[in-house]
Amino acid sequence: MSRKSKVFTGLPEKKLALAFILTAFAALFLGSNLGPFQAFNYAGLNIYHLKFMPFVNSYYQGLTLHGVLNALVFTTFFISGLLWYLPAKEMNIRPNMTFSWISYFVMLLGLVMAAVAILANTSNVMYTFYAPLKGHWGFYLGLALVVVASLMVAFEVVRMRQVWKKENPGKVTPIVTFMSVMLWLMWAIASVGIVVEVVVFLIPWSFGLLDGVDPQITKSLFWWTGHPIVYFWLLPAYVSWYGLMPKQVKGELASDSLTRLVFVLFLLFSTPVGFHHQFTDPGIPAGWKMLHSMMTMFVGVPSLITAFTIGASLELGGRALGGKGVLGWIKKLPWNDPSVAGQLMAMLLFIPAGAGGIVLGSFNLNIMLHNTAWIPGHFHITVGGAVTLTFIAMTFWLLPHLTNRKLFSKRLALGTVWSWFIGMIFFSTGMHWEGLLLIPRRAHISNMAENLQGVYAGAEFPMMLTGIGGGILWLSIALFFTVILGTIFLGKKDVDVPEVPFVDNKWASDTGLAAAMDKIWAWFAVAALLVAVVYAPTLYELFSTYVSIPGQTPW
Ligand code: HAS
Ligand code: CU1
Repeated sequence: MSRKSKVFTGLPEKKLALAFILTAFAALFLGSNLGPFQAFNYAGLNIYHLKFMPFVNSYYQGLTLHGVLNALVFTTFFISGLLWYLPAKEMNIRPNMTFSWISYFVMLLGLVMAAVAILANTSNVMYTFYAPLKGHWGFYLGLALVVVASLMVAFEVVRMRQVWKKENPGKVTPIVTFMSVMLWLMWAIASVGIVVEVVVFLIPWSFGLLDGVDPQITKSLFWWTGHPIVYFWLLPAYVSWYGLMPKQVKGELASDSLTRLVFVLFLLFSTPVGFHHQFTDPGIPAGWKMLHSMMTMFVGVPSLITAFTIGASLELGGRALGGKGVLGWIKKLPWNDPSVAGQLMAMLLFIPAGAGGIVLGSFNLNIMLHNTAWIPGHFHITVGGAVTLTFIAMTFWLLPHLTNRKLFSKRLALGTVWSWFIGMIFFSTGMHWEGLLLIPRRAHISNMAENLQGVYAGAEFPMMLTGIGGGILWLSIALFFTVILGTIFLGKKDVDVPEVPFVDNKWASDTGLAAAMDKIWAWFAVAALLVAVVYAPTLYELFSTYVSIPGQTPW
């Protein structure tokens, strides 16, 4: 093999990955401390007027900050750091550091702009920011910059893979890099919707260049991105479950080709399903909604495959560690390792989480649950549970790896993952249940006449679960940040520094299915075509009946 590209050096790459990840945690810190306020609201306790956070003026400002910082900013920074660092390290290629640092600073600028706009009480438009609610241009431009920066990271990872392919003719992309590249290509297709929404409509509108915009068009473009963004969050967790976890539990990857197939399926099916967020909307023909409902069931398939393949990988590990019997291997898994325990619990959370998603994707059942508390119940065990708990758990090896410092306290780390797990179970059971009782989402219910007059009578028990969950999660966040700060400031230097636990992929092959799936541009083209087919007719229809509506700023 002739090597022309510069090789991965270590320290400079670690520094940038750390910058992305620590910025992610800063956003998470502020965002998650606002969470219990939402939970207590759904427990019927109105504590907003107590002004715990002087910069939060209203329920909706708190909710927007919470959603934007946790769901959009924390995830994007963490994923950009992680899925830039891992492929570079796996391929042993030096990223273009100047370009990569620029992408970090563009993302940071975007974060600051959006955060200032929300903190200044100008943009309480929720993390699902479509018209007619109208925010400040700084909010939209800021989030646009975050997306642009993430696409710069995508570009760099794909570029590194091209370099690797040139230097390794006839070889198939290494597994962790393959998964990462598929995620970035999926994100490139997925982000088109939000880019058009923000650049063509929301920014000119908020600058005053347009008098109004069509809410249904901005909403449809938002959900073009808004659904696949959930796989943009989920797939990095899958990268860890497939590509790193097996090594951590002394197991092995159960199947190379199924792993690749899962990521190809996500590239194909993540995006053409957005109307399942709009089943109750006018202006979208029922036939197209039905098609998106069917496609939603397709996009459940790679996760069902994942449950099987990851289960098998873990079982191989548990048996290698001496586990016997049908379930005895589960006990033998290294539950005392906080990084492993947290990810196992994340997987357990994802089982009911996924089932709740399938319910929502069903055309007829959705009508009952849309816009109820079920929805935040669902997305807290998916992105807040499965994904965030995986990221938290990974941090327990990743942070020592990047800082060359020993993890501050294994006990507190274990306490973090258990309390997150238990808190999420309480919280989302309560919220799903409240949803079944038709309590609306995104409502300051603790301050509403219904609550005060006892119309939510009968909902006391789920409301109590929600409140207890919020309290436990608050404790968990405190533990987590104690571990992070303890590691950074007090962790012993240069002892027991973990390496990246890349899986031994003994089924790797350079021919057959693996080679077919490595033709990434062909899959990319099919995915783009699929999105065009399921979106073009409806968007054409909506554009040809364009209705311009002025913005609303009801705060
Ligand atoms: Fe969802 C709404 C449908 C997955 C996030 N979703 C949302 C919203 C968010 C969100 C944020 O069709 C709200 C947006 C808003 O504010 O309005 N969702 C689905 C479906 C799936 C799904 C079908 N969602 C996710 C994931 C998310 C996420 C993942 C974040 C990361 N969702 C919907 C629909 C709506 C929706 C409708 C709109 C509702 C409305 O009306 O507004 C599927 O992808 C789920 C498939 C998952 C599975 C589970 C597989 C299980 C695995 C674990 C294996 C465990 C093992 C255990 C092996 C089939 C892989 C081993 C452990 C041991 C200890 C041994
Ligand atoms: Cu969705």
